[in-house]
Amino acid sequence: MIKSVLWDVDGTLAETERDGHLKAFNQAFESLALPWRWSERRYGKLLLVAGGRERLLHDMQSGGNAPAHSQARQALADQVHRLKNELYARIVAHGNLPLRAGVRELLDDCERARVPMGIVTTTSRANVEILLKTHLGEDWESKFAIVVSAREAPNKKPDPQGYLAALDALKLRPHEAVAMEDAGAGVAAARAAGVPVIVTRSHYFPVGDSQGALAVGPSLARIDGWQPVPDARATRIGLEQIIRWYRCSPWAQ
Ligand code: XBP
Repeated sequence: MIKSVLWDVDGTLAETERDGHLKAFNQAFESLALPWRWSERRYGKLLLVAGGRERLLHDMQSGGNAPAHSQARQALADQVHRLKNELYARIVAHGNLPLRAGVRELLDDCERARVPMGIVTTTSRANVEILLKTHLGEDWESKFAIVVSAREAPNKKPDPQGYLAALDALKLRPHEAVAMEDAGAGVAAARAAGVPVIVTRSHYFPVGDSQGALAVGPSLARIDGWQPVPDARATRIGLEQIIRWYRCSPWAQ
């Protein structure tokens, strides 16, 4: 039986990369009078680097106009990243970043069925907090049995550290949880921890590593486009459907 649902944040709960972090990075560049602007396409490529600060440093190293010395580059990356997060919080708090369709319903399913939920993300605690407080209210944390962010798991996905920390805190064996992920790095992290994964494709990850996933599809609000095909009675991908997939999988044996 599924004893916990572990949620990734960026791309899975909301399209935070395209509509949040990218916009905030570009606003930060502008307000610090830096000559860089990332297009949607360029950011998509940079997303192969996990972590906003790491992503920025990677781009600074490979592009021009960045300080030549590593220490100066790191200091600038810290400054830009801090400002990016402030601007990101503003975008989210203004209600410009909705939860993805079907997410709210699955959160409610889990609550109703008393299936403990967790957050396992590479982003900061502050970024998780603003997103979930905006959508779920001040007591958002009471809905989650565990929140693992970059603070608790500094080794970013695809490293399984975050998933292992969540399993440890919840005292679960890997196959007793299900991970909700969108990107290859997240799928790889869950897989390396032994946790079955449901992949909801996102804007930046319409294809990619989903090897061994419990199910893969475009959105929790749709039943078309999923593999395996959902039950004929399903109207969305809710907890019932996830349990059905799980029961037919090797993890349930
Ligand atoms: C996604 C990430 C993060 C965000 C930006 O994490 O890789 O780095 O892009 O956030 P996940 P920070 O999919 O695990 O939620 O700037 O805080 O790194």
